[in-house]
Amino acid sequence: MNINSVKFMKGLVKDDPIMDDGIPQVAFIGRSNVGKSSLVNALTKSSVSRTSSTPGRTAEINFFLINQDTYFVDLPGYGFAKVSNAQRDKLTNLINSYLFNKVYVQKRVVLIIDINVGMTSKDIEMFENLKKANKNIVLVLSKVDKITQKDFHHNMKEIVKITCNLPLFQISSKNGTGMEELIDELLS
Ligand SMILES: Nc1nc2c(ncn2[C@@H]2O[C@H](COP(=O)(O)OP(=O)(O)OP(=O)(O)O)[C@@H](O)[C@H]2O)c(=O)[nH]1
Ligand SMILES: [Mg+2]
Repeated sequence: MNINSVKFMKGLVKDDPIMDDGIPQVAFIGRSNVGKSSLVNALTKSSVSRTSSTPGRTAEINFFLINQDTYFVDLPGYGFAKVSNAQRDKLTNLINSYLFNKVYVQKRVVLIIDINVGMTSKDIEMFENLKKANKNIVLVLSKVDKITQKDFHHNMKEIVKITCNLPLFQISSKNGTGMEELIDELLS
């Protein structure tokens, strides 16, 4: 499957109504700095989403229209310690109001884990909450380009213990690893 077009539609902040127009939504969630916005750019071969080496870059829920028939939804990250409590609460509320309000149904929720870090307690909490809410979870391991074989195997073992038999998509937005497989999964 190919992505032929991508268009930024809207950035939602607190209290903005969520886009809910019947077009299927694929949401990207994960720890701050895990590479959500970079993945949206890599999948779409574009630079529509702003990325940064400073965690906490995305502070909105950004909607991108893909191929005129699917939204990619780039969410703010969770778990970043160095923001104020007020800012953290604001982002947490924004994420939760989109992901866990029963009114909104996502076609897929892509939970991104940095393979270099493994699953943090916040990642495990998000994974459990998504399962409880019956979300269609796609697990992605990011930044595979910068891990040693030894750390890779060690971290994989720990992740598999938690995620059991769910498929794991290994990707690098930097060198393009895993993009075709993931596009096929997300757009099918
Ligand atoms: N080596 C490597 N670095 C990556 C990869 N993906 C993202 N990065 C880097 O990780 C940093 C964070 O990337 P973002 O895409 O902004 O992360 P994010 O998850 O959107 O972060 P927030 O919006 O703050 O939640 C940037 O410095 C990226 O260049 C990857 O596949 N490999
Ligand atoms: Mg981002």
